[in-house]
Amino acid sequence: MTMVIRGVAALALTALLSTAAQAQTKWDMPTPYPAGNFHTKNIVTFTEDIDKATKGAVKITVHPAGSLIKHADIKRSVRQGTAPIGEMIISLASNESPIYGLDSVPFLATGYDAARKLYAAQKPYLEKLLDKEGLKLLFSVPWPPQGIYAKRDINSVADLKGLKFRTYNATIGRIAALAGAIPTQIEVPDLPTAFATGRVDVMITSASTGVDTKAEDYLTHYYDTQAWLPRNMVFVNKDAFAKLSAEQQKAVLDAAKVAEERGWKASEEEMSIKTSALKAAKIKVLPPSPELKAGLAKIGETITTEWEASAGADGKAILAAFRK
Ligand code: PCA
Repeated sequence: MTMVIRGVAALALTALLSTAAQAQTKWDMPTPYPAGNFHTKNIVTFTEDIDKATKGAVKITVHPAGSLIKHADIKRSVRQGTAPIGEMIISLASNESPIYGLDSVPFLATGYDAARKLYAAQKPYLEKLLDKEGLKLLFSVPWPPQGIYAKRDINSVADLKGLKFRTYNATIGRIAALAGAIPTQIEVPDLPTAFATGRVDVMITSASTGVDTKAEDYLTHYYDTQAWLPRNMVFVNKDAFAKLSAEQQKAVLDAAKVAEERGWKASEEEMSIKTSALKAAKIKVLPPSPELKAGLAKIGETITTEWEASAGADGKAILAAFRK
């Protein structure tokens, strides 16, 4: 009798375990940028890779352009588990910790090699910070370098004075303030309306976002200042991740590693493709004048000093590792 009961119990357990193994995990993934943007496309490929590697057991649905959750709420939602996984631009959280703002310090790292080095120096601190929030970093990819869009000549920082300056993080707010401009935080999906209705006059962003938002409809000049390469990150709720089987976790991490490499490569290609696209759309693509360059460099120095002061010992260690 005992043998029979044991046998039945064992069978029931086996059935239960195999159901658990076959159970499908379905994740909704909020992202802030348009479906056609290279970051979003890279993320969609990342989810397809996971789907394949887990034989359909982990399905992630990407909801681009802030359609499921607005950019400003994505981190909180993933922390709370409302969404298990998400994407954001890291520097959107720079008001929470200077570590989140490092890649948007102007003129600290202006090319892809320097940006890679900066990421390597920042990564352990970024991971630690996210871990404290119950989050796990999966991968991080830069935008192409940031340049200034305007509807008239901007030959010096003084020419920015009094203009309504679109920002996407607190550091750009600081740049605007130092230039005597008026900062206004606006997300990419809202940019065309903001320009059309005169809420903003100028912005600093990539060639990529200029093309995505049809900058030619309301702007005429692009100054290729190569001021910094802000990075997005894809991150997951640690509890949600822990619920995956060991093989599924490995599939996610492997796909993340591949996505990071693919994304960095795509970003670099994007820089030249989209700069050409701006020219084709009749935007004047110009190098910054020496005066504008010098003025922006000075703002960059001020912000670097302020960043160092606010980031304390960790900040010093990161910058030392970066400058080594
Ligand atoms: N595009 C995004 C972030 C940086 C970029 O190049 C934006 O303008 O908000």
